[in-house]
Amino acid sequence: MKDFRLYAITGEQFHPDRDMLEVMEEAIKGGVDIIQLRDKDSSPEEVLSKAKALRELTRKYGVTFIVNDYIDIALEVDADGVHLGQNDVSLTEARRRVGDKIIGISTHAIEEALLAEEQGADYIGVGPVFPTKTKVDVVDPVTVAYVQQVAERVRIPFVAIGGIKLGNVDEVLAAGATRICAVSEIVGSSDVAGTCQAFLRKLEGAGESHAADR
Ligand code: 3NM
Repeated sequence: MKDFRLYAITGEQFHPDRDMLEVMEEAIKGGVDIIQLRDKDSSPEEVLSKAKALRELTRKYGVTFIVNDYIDIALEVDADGVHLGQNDVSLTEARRRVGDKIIGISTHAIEEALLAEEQGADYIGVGPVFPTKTKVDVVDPVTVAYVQQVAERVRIPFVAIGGIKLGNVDEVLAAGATRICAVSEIVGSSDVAGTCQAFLRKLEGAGESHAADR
């Protein structure tokens, strides 16, 4: 898959007065490389219609588009891939259905990360690093210790997620993350593009200091 640094996920509850497409377009203008449609509240028909609109938007800007949970919708709108949790269909079954599209898997422990890598995931999510209210059924925070473990032992791309804010991202980068995902901090911001640009400056700064260490 095309490499990425900043990954944004939809979270319409964080911008009740703003249109989702407008918010995501601002995130793209701010420099995000991937957009994921994550919607646990709408009907499949509504998710499909949002997926179609986001596919059109991301294609216009050349940004990677991932659909959470719904493999059939990802295929129907020709998304670049799907993101699945630990309790969704098996990776083998997902691979059979999506072919060479991207498959991302949420992981919360090193055993899950290594298994996802072995089974052919294209990338993994690593979290929740910090407490988050965005994902309701999630495990306790895994802390930056898990980020460090994954940085040391996993070779496929991984993206740190969960409670990541501009104010705490430095810790996550110091633990070895080179890709970051945030929901509420990005889509709930009054300056979505500015927040993305600020994350990217942090990511670039960390990349330079890693290079200087070598
Ligand atoms: N997945 P926020 S945490 C969608 O740990 C999601 O797998 C997580 O939202 C995981 O940036 C999370 O607002 C929510 O905390 C992240």
